[in-house]
Amino acid sequence: MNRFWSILFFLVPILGVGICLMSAFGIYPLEHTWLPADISESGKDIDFAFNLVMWIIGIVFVGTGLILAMSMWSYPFNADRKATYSHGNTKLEIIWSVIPGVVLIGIFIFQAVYWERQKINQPVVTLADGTTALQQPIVKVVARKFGWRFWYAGLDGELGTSDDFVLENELHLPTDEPLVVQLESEDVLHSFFLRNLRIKQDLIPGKKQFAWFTIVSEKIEQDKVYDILCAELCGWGHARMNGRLYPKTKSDFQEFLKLNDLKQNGFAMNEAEEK
Ligand SMILES: [Cu+2]
Repeated sequence: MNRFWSILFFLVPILGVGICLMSAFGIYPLEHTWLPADISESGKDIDFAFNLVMWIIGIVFVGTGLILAMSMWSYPFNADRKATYSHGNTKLEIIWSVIPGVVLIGIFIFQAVYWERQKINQPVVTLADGTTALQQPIVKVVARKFGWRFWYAGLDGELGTSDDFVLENELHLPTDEPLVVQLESEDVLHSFFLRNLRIKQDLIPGKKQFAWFTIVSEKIEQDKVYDILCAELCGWGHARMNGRLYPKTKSDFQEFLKLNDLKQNGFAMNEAEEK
């Protein structure tokens, strides 16, 4: 009975690691609990950084669990033994501060290039006169309690013009080209979460923000619709904030734009022409 607690405590890292491995390697019943399918160009870098951090944490988790269990195993309750109190060990404290510090700085340096690509370097386009400019957003995403409103730039590719159109909770985007989306919130904090594109961006009311990514056609399943979620608890209907992402080939996307252009501006004109 004396050593019962050491065994119980050691079960924690064993179970934790076991569950993680079952999930990562897709073992029943945890086969769909690891990262969702990656359909973006930069997804593999983000997943690599994620896995690297998981490994570091996993090793520390198992290590500390082992030390705890071994200490409990080696020193079970003994009524004749008196506890000793330690008032710190400077050398030890320096060691366990410096090692995590070095690891953290290492992770920071390692991922800085991904962060820069994902959050700082918005894609640029070369203009006719040879100068470059920030790529304009293809869609404006407006979050509100409780849904997503997508404003499409339309055929002219420019937001805020008369051919813009709006769809509720439906985001259609072309694949294999860099895309920029503009993000806004109408009311409270929301978070635009495209799991499959490894995009998560908080939306702050009153602030205009941007996210960019490339959907890789080779990575998507045909006719598959992907989830758009809100990752910020924003009120009672938060769980209902589900949008749908429809990746499309370039030509299908053009068709989609034309169809919506017709719906909005064209039918009246066409009817007039036919008469
Ligand atoms: Cu929300």
